[in-house]
Amino acid sequence: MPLENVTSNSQASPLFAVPSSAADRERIDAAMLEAVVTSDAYLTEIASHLIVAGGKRLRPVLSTVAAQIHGAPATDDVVRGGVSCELVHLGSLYHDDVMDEADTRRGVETVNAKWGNLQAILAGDFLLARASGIAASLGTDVAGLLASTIGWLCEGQIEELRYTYDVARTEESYYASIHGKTASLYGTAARIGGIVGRHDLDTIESLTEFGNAFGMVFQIVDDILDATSTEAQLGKPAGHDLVEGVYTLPVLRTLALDSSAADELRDLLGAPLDAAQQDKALSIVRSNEGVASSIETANDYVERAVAACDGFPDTPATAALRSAPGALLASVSVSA
Ligand code: GRG
Repeated sequence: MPLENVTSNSQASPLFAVPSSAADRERIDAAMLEAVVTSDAYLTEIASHLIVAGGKRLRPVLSTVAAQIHGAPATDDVVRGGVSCELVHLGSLYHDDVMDEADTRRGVETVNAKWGNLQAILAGDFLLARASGIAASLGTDVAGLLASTIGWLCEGQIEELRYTYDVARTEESYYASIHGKTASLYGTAARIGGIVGRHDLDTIESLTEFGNAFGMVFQIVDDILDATSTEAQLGKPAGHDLVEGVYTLPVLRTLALDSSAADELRDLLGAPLDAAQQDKALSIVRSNEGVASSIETANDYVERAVAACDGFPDTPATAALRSAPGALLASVSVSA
């Protein structure tokens, strides 16, 4: 089914909503700001720049909801555990914006644009240091897990870099990359909620599986929207991945079609695109089956995430976990 219009539905309700969501979000924001305070006011300002600018805080939100599946509130240590994940996410954004030479993020100037690349790299390192300190205060399991996760992010990112502008990039490479760069941090956020929330080992494993599957949905949705939305809908330039030579699932699925559209796309890709070539490439991706087939794959991960919740007790937190992956995928609204 060719899709004429696949866009982001910005009206979607917040993900992982539980009765304590507003209060938990305040606790998360306060702990984030506290985590980056240092005796050097200049470094504190740079390190808190994107925290003040906003962001969804999905990773610590997931940790707090994962900890609450038996009905008990999330402790301050659970909040801090989630914050350690968000600081890793933030540090990776600082570094990513340097690599991409990005100018804006969360509606404000990036750290590299405002202060320079050297400051952005050092402040990103500082965020990782603060994340590691918090994780260490929560025990060796959490510290080791966070260290491994930082490594997985780097592995995922280098896998992506290795295949830029490569039209022969495999789906295996795509899955390995998005698992490392995005899904693993969601898996870790959910796992930390389980560990610090003192759940049993089976529950901790299921929460990890949930987080990993949710993270795969998250990145596939992000990649679909990058290919199908307009700049106005995204609030940032559309088609960024194609411009950077990052061939994501909708593009790989279009290239795999046995059709003249696939051949036409292959002829265009493989090198940086001018504006007309970019429009043409995006229009081929948008008008063929690659997008619908990527949505089907995202739906497989939605089902995996929901199935991971099978043994959880019937509480508002479990209901929030079960509904979030589908709600996220539904934010890609399709009109033929
Ligand atoms: C320094 C830890 C570290 C890693 C180095 C740069 C890098 C390797 C990894 C970057 C990986 C990356 C940018 C993944 C994309 C993740 C993603 C989809 C970010 C958007 O997340 P949202 O939507 O953003 O949660 P907000 O602004 O809401 O937090």
